Amino acid sequence: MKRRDFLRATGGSGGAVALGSGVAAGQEGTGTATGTEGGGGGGTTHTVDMTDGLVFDPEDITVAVGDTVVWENVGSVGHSVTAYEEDIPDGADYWASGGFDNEQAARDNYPDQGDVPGGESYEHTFETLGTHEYFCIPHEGVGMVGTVEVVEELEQTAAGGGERELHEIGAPIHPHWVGAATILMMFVSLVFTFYVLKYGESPNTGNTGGGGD
Ligand SMILES: [Cu+2]
Repeated sequence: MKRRDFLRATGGSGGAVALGSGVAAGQEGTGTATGTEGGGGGGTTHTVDMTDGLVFDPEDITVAVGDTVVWENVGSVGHSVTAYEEDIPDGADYWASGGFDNEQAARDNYPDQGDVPGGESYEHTFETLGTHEYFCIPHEGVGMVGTVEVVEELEQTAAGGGERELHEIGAPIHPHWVGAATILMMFVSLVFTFYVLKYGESPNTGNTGGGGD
């Protein structure tokens, strides 16, 4: 509610477009929608679904430092969210559903510990820059793996030009162009109005007055 009011107050069409893209992105995944407005301050929450199709959706997600990812089991089959110990950035704390501090312990204790049944979720807040690779213990063999890429700021990544990031942040780029076009149109209108007011009242000037020489 407050956010919409703010957008409306911020300015006519630009605000409306930003709101529209937020809604559209929200259908694909919380990550993109929140990334649009969240800025680089961290603390944003992103959602990854775990489905009965035995996938993480989205499989790859980019977040800012300090952001939280929530894995929601939206199906009925149990999954785990288990980091590859060798494939997380140096200095990052090991993370896995069940709270294990190493990958082997997570594997050894599943499913007694670390299982995320249907309707439940696991979340982790990412404080270390870099790519974190993870998997689901029972479905690793059928390719249920994913990555969380932690960057300093989501918008910097878009400008930096990684192909994957450009796809993910495709929607927020649009409002920039729409905003630029809006400003250009306003400027053109002002110039047009200026000329109409200044020269429009004396038709002789435009039609015959200039033909002197
Ligand atoms: Cu699974």
